[in-house]
Amino acid sequence: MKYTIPSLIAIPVVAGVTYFSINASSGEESTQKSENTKTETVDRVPGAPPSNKYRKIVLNNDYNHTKWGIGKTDDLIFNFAAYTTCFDTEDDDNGDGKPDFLGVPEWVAFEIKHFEGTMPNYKRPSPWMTDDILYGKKMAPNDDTYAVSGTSEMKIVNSNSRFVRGHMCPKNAADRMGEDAGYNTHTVLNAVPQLQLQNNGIWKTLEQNCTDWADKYGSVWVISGPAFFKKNPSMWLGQSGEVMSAIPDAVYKIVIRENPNSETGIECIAFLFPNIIDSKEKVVSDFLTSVDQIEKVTHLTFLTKLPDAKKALEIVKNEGLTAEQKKAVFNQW
Ligand SMILES: [Ca+2]
Ligand SMILES: [Ca+2]
Ligand SMILES: [Ca+2]
Repeated sequence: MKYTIPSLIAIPVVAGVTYFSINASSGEESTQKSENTKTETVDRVPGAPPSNKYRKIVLNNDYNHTKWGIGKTDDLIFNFAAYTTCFDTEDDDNGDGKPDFLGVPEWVAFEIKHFEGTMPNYKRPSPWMTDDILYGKKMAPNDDTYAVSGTSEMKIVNSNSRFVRGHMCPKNAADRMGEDAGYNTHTVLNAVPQLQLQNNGIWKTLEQNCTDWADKYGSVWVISGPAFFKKNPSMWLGQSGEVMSAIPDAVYKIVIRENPNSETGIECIAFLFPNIIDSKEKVVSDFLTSVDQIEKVTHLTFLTKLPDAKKALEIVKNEGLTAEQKKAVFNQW
């Protein structure tokens, strides 16, 4: 592993994935702009980001966010109560022999469980948090990068077409684990630049579908992240002097549930939304695809904990369907 951070201790856990244990520090609170932002010193857990702005991270062993496996990565894993995120590092993603930083997570994985009762309306923290060490190394943005919400060329875009912080693990799913778990979704470690019309449109609809499916089936596992169709990102978010975030060409979600009656023991449904779709696009099932297609555009591998034969069967499901067939698959969930 070529990547080292002072004050972090690398602990290999599984092949290809490195977890970081962070030395606990109890620094003074920084001055906050917003009264909504409550800061407190947190006890660090392995893989937690260094910043005293996060609420306390308490991992719950009843959740296994990466249960179905995600393939080898050289990027950085961070564990939060409600999700696990894998943030891009200096690994050479475009293959030019030089380190590159995308400023976004490669994937975010989270289990959502059934929830009974009425969800309290927890406040949304502002500004969003970052990882202070990665930010200092210009590897992760902070909230400033997203503040203007235009690209470096477009500067300010005040319409629905602006790019915003797109939650990969949504706050409303994390809120099911408590206020602190939801609070801690507001970090750039859990965000990619996403068009506002999509973030507040079809993406939000799918997020709601996911919590509904968790209620229906007891648990669902979701993997969400950016896809880049070319070796180098087409556009970047951020202004001069800021750490840039690559604007994905598309964002994906893979949803998995257990099904003892299925040949593979699970059911998967996968979606890929181009990051340019029009606000009139409202039918989530139109963007249904296969896990295999998402593997091809992300260069990641999923369902790695399944035996090879079952994985092979599962990832090609739902390929080449018509819009009507996609709708039928979606409606079966
Ligand atoms: Ca990477
Ligand atoms: Ca990289
Ligand atoms: Ca490179």
